[in-house]
Formats: sequence, structure tokens, C-alpha cells
Amino acid sequence: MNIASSRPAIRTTCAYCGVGCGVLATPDGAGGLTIAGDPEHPANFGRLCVKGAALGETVGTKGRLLAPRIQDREATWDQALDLVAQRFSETIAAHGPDSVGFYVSGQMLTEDYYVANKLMKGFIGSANIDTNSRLCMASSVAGHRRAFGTDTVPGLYEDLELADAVILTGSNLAWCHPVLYQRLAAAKAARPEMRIVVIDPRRTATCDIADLHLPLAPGSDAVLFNWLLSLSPLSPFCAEHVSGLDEAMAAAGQVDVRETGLDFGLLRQFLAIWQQTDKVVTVYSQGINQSDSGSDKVNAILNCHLATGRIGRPGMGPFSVTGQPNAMGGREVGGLANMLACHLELENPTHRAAVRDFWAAPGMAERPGLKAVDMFRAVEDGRIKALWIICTNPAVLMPEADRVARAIAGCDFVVVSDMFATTDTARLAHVLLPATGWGEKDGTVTNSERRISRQRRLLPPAGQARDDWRILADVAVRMGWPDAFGWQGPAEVFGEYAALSGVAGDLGSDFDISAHAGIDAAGYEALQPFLWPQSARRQGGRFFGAGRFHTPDGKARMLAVQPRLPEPAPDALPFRLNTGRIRDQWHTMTRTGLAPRLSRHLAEPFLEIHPEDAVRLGLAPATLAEVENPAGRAILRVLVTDRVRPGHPFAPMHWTGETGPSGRVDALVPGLTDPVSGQPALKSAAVAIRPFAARWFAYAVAAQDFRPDCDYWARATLPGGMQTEMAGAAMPGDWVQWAQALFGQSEAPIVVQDARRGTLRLVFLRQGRLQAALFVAPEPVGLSRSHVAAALAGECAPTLLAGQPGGDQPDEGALVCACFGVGVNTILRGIAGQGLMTVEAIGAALRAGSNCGSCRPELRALISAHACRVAAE
Ligand SMILES: Nc1nc2c(c(=O)[nH]1)N[C@H]1C(S)=C(S)[C@@H](COP(=O)(O)OP(=O)(O)OC[C@H]3O[C@@H](n4cnc5c(=O)[nH]c(N)nc54)[C@H](O)[C@@H]3O)O[C@H]1N2
Ligand SMILES: Nc1nc2c(c(=O)[nH]1)N[C@H]1C(S)=C(S)[C@@H](COP(=O)(O)OP(=O)(O)OC[C@H]3O[C@@H](n4cnc5c(=O)[nH]c(N)nc54)[C@H](O)[C@@H]3O)O[C@H]1N2
Ligand code: SF4
Ligand SMILES: [Mo]
Repeated sequence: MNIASSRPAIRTTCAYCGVGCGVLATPDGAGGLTIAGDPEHPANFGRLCVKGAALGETVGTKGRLLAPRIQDREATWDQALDLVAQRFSETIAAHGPDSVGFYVSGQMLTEDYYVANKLMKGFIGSANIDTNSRLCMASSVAGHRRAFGTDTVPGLYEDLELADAVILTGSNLAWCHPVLYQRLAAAKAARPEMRIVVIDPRRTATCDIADLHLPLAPGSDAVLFNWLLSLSPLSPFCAEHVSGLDEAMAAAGQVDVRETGLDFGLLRQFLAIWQQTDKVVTVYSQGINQSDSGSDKVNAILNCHLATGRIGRPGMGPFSVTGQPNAMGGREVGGLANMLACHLELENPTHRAAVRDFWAAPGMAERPGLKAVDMFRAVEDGRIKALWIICTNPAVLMPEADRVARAIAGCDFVVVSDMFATTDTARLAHVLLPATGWGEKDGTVTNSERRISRQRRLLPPAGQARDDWRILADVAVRMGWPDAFGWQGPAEVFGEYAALSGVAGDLGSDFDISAHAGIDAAGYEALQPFLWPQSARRQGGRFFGAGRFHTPDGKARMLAVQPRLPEPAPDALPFRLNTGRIRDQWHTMTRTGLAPRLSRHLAEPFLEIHPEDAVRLGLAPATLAEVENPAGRAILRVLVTDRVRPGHPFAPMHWTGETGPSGRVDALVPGLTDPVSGQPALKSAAVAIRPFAARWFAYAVAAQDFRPDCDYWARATLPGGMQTEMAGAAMPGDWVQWAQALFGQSEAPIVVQDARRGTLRLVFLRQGRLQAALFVAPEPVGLSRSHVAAALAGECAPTLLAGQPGGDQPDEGALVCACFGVGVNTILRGIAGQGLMTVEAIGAALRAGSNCGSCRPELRALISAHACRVAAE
């Protein structure tokens, strides 16, 4: 037996999405990890998606912030912590508690979150702590609280499997919650009579398993669900346990369903499914939440489930899926500016007093703090003078991102805690604090079905990095509160939190995990995944099935929803830009960007645009589009596809100043928010689009990091180096000099020029090994990326300058299966040449799709595209 395999696997939880998959991680003793799905974890039963499977490739010290920095100079922890405590204390003394703010994240562990919240709301005495969950879950929280009296997700993952119909609206589950999608797909395969409906203006990969896709007009969900409500079968549950039916029905009866733009055939099919199926789960996510009427959309959905009594029983219920690994934990712990811990309410004096007494808090916040968008406005106009940003990258992913970046840059004192040194936000900090990341810290997270699981430490911290909870506590101690922040480890923090939840439980809160109050280190170490609540009163399970809600009269409330459609696009900005995620990247890619295989699926920022729009605008495939509005500008690669509706293009959100400065789409998103939840409308920026007049396009690879200076560029990690796509409106005077400067090379390159075609190829070699290569053309560069990229990792083949593989090396094309590195061309050859006409046949012959399954929708699409072509011939 070798040493690696003799090490025991450690049970932990994935770093990424809200599915919260259990992971078995085996440290190799040299800083590496072997990753497998935990067969015993109830979220995933052993499955992982490609991001989870690649976790081992994202740990280590590359790019990490290894020591504290003050004004770009390395500092000791004592210097940095003293300075942070001093500046916050001075600012509070001079300008009051509301002159400081914390902007935190649903990727913090519960223990980190608890400490941040306690410090701000109980000791500093302000509620100016808000979280990126404001951009993510706030409308769901508001909708839940209005309908149920508390922010509680009623159901469990198994309800998706037990349902006879699953409606997914504003959710691209296949890419964003892949393991939950796989569970649903498996249930559908076992029971093909189960109906799946996808409601999304885009035809996403999720539609692959759908019986029905409703490509509704963007923003018209409340019209659709009101219409559904007006034709819903009413249940005795509703008569007994729900108030507000008449008002909600009256409002629902007024809608004109034609505003959804859906044809009546589709609507009739949808209605039939809804009317004839009792066991229905409605899953919703950012296509609902991220809207200036997101809360009302949530309530329009909840209304339908309350009217029909389809809630809190097996196989039925509304199901808001959370995005970040601890988005749910953050809601429980009171991370939002208008909440206290354990679902207690900041505006409720009894709740406030209970928390104040429990904490022995000297300065309990009395009123809600600023919500994310307003918080950065307060930073901009100087009301907030000291800001601490933890575990989030607002200079990229807040709406009006350029304005937010300017506000941060203009703030008197900015502290950023991050794992990485060079994020767009970290670059704006006065003090940079190195945080431990996934695999280096201990704590808990709560997933979308309210299951609390441990994340466990697997590796030593990178450099001097420290855990977020500890950094926060160390600052609190220095601000004068040693007793309240004197924990020895995260187990003590969790134990205190669980004890507070008992107090909340006594006040009637549903969030009560007091069974774990005062847990000791051994108990914390051994903690198994569990569903809350866990108290003497109640253990786990679904909520609301018995019809008891957290309202004064115990009834759920239906709301009269008046749908608000997006304002018509102004003539000058005729397109509505939809934004969201891609399969293999996580947000600003600080971690997923490190794994070469995750960059091969989609390696640059793009604009999916309908063929009619593309023709009208003169946008050719693979060229560049300039997208603009008064807030900002972006340049994106054109991807012509009828998956999107005319007038409603889509762009991914992942690129940053570090990875593709012209691809920061939030520069285009205005700071328009939902009046109830404060959640911004991130899916509908009004923009103008035109071709970007590029005079040259280029593709480059290099063994060393390089950062181009041109109008458009986007880079991605390769095995043994990196690649960049580039383009410019102005021609460099001398390409050789330009390339030498770009790659930091002093030697002369080998140059091959084709004057007739206007192409240029430059290669820098050292001792037979490829250092860098640049391929320039007047149109989008057509060459085998995978072939050139492979030359970096291995011997430089003589065919490199041709940019195409030799006869013995077929070109893989764009990567489809990231687990086994199978490209689109290999798959197409398998389909056309070997007759592999099912996903299973492709898996058996080529291995593609046979591991994590994330690419199975794409495999199916390739098969059906081939079948269509054959049928048309
Ligand atoms: N691969 C990957 N997975 C992730 C993440 C990631 O970065 N990468 N991030 C995680 C996080 S934090 C979150 S919040 C979740 C988000 O998960 P999702 O919400 O599923 O993802 P999005 O791509 O933001 O948007 C979902 C869909 O909403 C659609 N949409 C836009 N406008 C409308 C509309 O008016 N009505 C309807 N019905 N649909 C509309 C979009 O076309 C899009 O397909 O994903 C999580 N999982
Ligand atoms: N246009 C548009 N914009 C969006 C969205 C959209 O759909 N469209 N979605 C919104 C949503 S739902 C979300 S959730 C946000 C996400 O937006 P962000 O949270 O801002 O994005 P991330 O890239 O995940 O930023 C997390 C940062 O924390 C760092 N980090 C990771 N682990 C740790 C840790 O343990 N401690 C510390 N201190 N740092 C750590 C990472 O390196 C990274 O820099 O984006 C929002 N913005
Ligand atoms: S679905 Fe993928 S990203 Fe989400 S928790 Fe599971 S393995 Fe991680
Ligand atoms: Mo999110």
C-alpha cells in the first residue's frame, strides 16, 4: 500500500454551490488532495459535479495573499489588526457607529458570519453589515417572511424526486445546482411520467430534461403565476390555514396572460400539468429573485402553492434554491442588515432585547442598516468612512460595478479580507488581510434544504493566512471587548450560536439548534450533517405541512400581487441584457480559474445573441460586440444562438479586471433594486450593442504569466502556463517588439508571416521548449487551441507554427467533458462515425459524461443536432 492511499479520507463539504455536497478529501501529504463524493452525505450520495471534482486542483499557494499588507507593504498581523481596530474605533468615536460598515458574504462559514454580526450589531452598535446574499437571496427571504412570517424553506431535496411535476423558473439547475439536477434527472429517468417544466426566456441546458419549456418574456413571471393562481384548484388547506385569498385572487384575475408572450398551446399544457398534479415542486432562483419586483414574483409563486395546499408535504412545495455554500447559513445567523441571528427580527424590541441580553451587548443596533446597493452609495458620499469587505468581490459583481469600485477607491479606510492578493477589490484596500480558504478552515455551512454540514480543515493555512472568525474576533478584542470575543476555536463559536438559537426558540423562532448548545471540540469534530431544527421541541423534517405558520394568527398570508413588467427599453438602449453563470466557473473565478480543465469549457466572456439581432447589427459569429449604456461598457465575443430570445441577449458574469477587463458585465447593470428586499435587478440591463471594430485578433499562449494591453483580452489557465484571446482597434507598429514586451522576452522569435492573408505567427523557444506563441489575424483566429496549448505542456511539435495538429493528432476542439478532457470534435466523430447515438453509448466509448455528468445536456444536444442534420439531408 502506498503512503497516499493509507491516509484516511476526511469528510467535508464542497466549497461552491448551495447543494452542499459531501466530499471525501484525502490529503496526499504534499499539499495535494484527492477528491471524491461522499456516498453517505444526504445531499449528493456520492455524486459531485465537475467543479466539486476539481477542488483538489484549486488548493495551494498560487496567487494567494500570504501575509497581511498595509498600503501595499507587508506587515505583521499585530500591526494590521492594531491598525484596523484603531481606525474603526476612531471613526466610530468621531462620527458614530453608522459611519462604518461590513460587507460580507454567503461564502463565509457560519462561525465567521456569527462573529461579524455580533461585532457590528451588538458591540459597534450599527446594523451596517450586509452581505452579497442581498444580490442573491433577499427577495426570497422577503417573500418567505411575508407569506410564512419567517424565512423558512419548507421542503427537502427528496421532494424533487418524489414530485409528479417539477417546475423550474428562473433556474438553470443543470449548470448552477448540478448534483440536484442529476438527482432530478435520475428521478425522471426512473419515472418518465414525471413532468418537468422549465420557465426561462433562455433555452438552457436545464431544458434538456424538460417536457415543456416556456420561453416567457423576461420579467413576466408574476403575470404567469397570477394567471395560474386564477385557474388553480383551491384546497381545504387554504380555507383553513391561509389568509388573503380573496385579495390575491382579485389581483390575479386582472392579469393579461398575453403579456408573457407565450403561445396558448404552451400555456394550456402548463395549466393542465398544474391543475391535474397534486405533487408539484416549484424551484426558483435568480431569474425570479434578481428583479426590481423580485419579492412580488416570489409571493406570486408562494400564492399558487398556498392556494392549492401544496406545501410542506412529500413531493410538494415551493423551493428557493440557495446559491452560495452558506447563503442559507448567513440568513440563519442574521447576516442581512435587517435581521438578527436565529431568524429574530431587528425591528422587534423583544427580539432585540433577548439578543442584547444573551450577548451582554453594550451597544445593540436599534434599526436596520444599509442594504448592499445603499451601503456602497453611502461609501460613495462619505457617510461610511471605514469599510471592511470580507469574502466577496464587489468591484466586479455589484451592479454599477465601476461606480462601486470608484466608491471603494475613494473611501477613507478600506480593509479587505480575501484568500487572493490581486482581486479587483483587494487592489483597492488600504489593509489586506490574508484569509484561510476552503480546505484550510473548520466550520459549518447550511445548504438549500436546511442541512448543516461541517467543512473540515484538510491542509495547513497558506502562508500566514488566518480564519475569518478569528481575524474578526482579534479586532473586536482590540476594540475593547475581550470577554465577548475570546473564543478558542470555531467549536466554541458554534456552541454559543446554538445556545442563542435556544433563546430564539423560546421566543417562537423556527431556527432552533439548541441540541448543540455548548458543543465541545470532540462533538464538533464528529458533527454529522443534520437538518434544522434540532432542539428538545423538534428535529428536522419539513415545515408547514400541518398548516401552522409563524404569523400572529398562525395562518399563511397570500399577497395581492400586482405584476410589474420591466419598463419598455428606451430607443437608444433597445436590448435587455440577461446575465448569469456558466457550467464550470464560480463567480470571479479566483479558485475555479486555477484549474485548467475548468477553463476549457468556455474560456472567454461572450454574448449569446439571437440570429435575427446578429444579422440586423452586422455581428458575425466569433467577432466582438461592444455593449454599452450610460453606466459602462463591455466588449464580448459574439455567440449567435437561438437559445436566447430576440432583444434579450445573455452574458456570463465571471470575468474581471484580472481575467478579462472588458468582460465585466456588472459595469453595465444599473443599481435598480426591489423596494421590499433591496435586491438588485441583475438580469435586465438596458444596453446598446454594435460590432466592435477590431483590426486584429490574436491568440497567445505562454509559460509565464502575461498581461496584455489592448482593447479586448481574456485569459485562462492552461497546464504549464496560460492562454489569452486578444483583439484591438489599432495595429501595433512592430509586432515583434509588441510580442517581446508582452511576454517579457528579449530574444528574437521565429516569425512566419502570410502577407496575402494578413496573418502572423510568432514563436519564442528556449532549448526546444515553447516559451510563448502569438497568432495574429485580421479576423477571429481560426486554429486548434488545444493543439497549441498542448505544446506548452510537452514537446514543441514541428506543426506548431501551422496552428493545426498533424495527421496523427486529431484536434479535440472545445472541451465538453472536463472530467476526461473530451472535446467536441471527438464527440462529433463518435456520433457521426461510430454511431454513438445515446449519452450512455458516448460514455461507454469515449468516457465523456460518465463521471460527474455535468456535460450530459451538451452531449444530448450534440446527438440531437446530428439527428436533425441527418433527417434534413
Ligand atoms: N457553475 C456555477 N454554479 C453556481 C454559481 C456559479 O458561479 N457557477 N453560483 C451559485 C450562486 S451564488 C447562485 S445565486 C446560483 C444561481 O443559479 P441560477 O439562478 O440557476 O443561475 P443564473 O444563471 O444566475 O440564472 C438563472 C436563469 O434565470 C434566467 N432568467 C433571466 N431572466 C428571467 C426572467 O425574467 N424569468 C425567468 N423565469 N428566468 C429568467 C436566466 O436566463 C438564467 O438561465 O448558482 C450557484 N451555482
Ligand atoms: N450581473 C450579475 N451580477 C451578479 C449576479 C448575477 O447573476 N448577474 N449574481 C450575484 C450573486 S447571486 C452573487 S452570490 C454574487 C457573488 O459575488 P461575489 O461573492 O462578490 O463573488 P466571488 O468571486 O465568489 O467573491 C468571493 C471572494 O472571496 C474570496 N474567498 C473565498 N473563500 C474565502 C474565505 O474563506 N475567506 C475570505 N475572506 N475570502 C474568501 C474569493 O477569493 C473571492 O475573491 O454576485 C452577484 N452579482
Ligand atoms: S453541485 Fe457541484 S458545486 Fe454544488 S456543492 Fe455539489 S459538487 Fe459542489
Ligand atoms: Mo448567489
